Amino acid sequence: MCLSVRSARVSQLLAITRDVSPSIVNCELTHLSREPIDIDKARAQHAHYEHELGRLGCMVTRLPADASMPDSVFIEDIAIVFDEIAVITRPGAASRRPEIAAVTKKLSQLRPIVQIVAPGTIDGGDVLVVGRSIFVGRTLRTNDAGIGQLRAAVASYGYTVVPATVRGCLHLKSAITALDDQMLLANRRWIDEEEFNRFELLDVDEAESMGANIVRVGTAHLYASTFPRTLERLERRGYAVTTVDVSEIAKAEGAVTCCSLICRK
Ligand code: CIR
Repeated sequence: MCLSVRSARVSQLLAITRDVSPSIVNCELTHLSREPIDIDKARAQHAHYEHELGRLGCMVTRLPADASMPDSVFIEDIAIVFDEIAVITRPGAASRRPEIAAVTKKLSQLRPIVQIVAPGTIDGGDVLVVGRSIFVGRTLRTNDAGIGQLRAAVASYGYTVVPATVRGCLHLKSAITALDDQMLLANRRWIDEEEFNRFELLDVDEAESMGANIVRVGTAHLYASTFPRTLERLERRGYAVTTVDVSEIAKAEGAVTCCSLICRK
């Protein structure tokens, strides 16, 4: 299925999304307890998320998914898309590997493809790209072999790959994401702040530990509406943030960056 949500502006960005699987209730969970998920509500939230990406200037293409891939909506974990190439990951959870084929097929229409292979594992949620620096969380999902393969894939394009410490959460981007090339939104308890000392860190509110995940869409930002105190901090710093309710999707341990692959067309 291809949604063509276009903003009034000329669309420079492509956002690839993926269906909420009918089996999302069987998703992987690491730090959360299983709660019932209302699939219709999750799908409505996802459609609204796509709509807002469209309004912010993305052309949105949604890939189909079925019951064999409970976590399909979290497409970010399956690839890292650069201007030059797309790296297809080998997700750390074996249950997520059936997601690879369709994402590879789509991205091979857009970029040369490099594939992470065994014994390497990477989840895209562990990969934070800021300019030519790529921070990669060492987690249950991402290992040193995967990080080494990513480094080899991008070295000739001038990117530097830096392993990063993550504790207490699933992915690096649960703990820290970029607002722009100078400022990162962070939950310092889940990272080693020294590793990011050339950036300014904007802290999430103490009561909003999951609030460090924000999507950069060109110069705009898309953020979950469940973190009002951190939102206030963002607005005080001059960031114009669009919010979406992804509360149902969050029960599957995902956040806003996880639900799209955003790249230049
Ligand atoms: C998983 O555990 O793989 C999914 N239930 C959640 C993945 C969220 N993805 C992300 O943070 N990039």
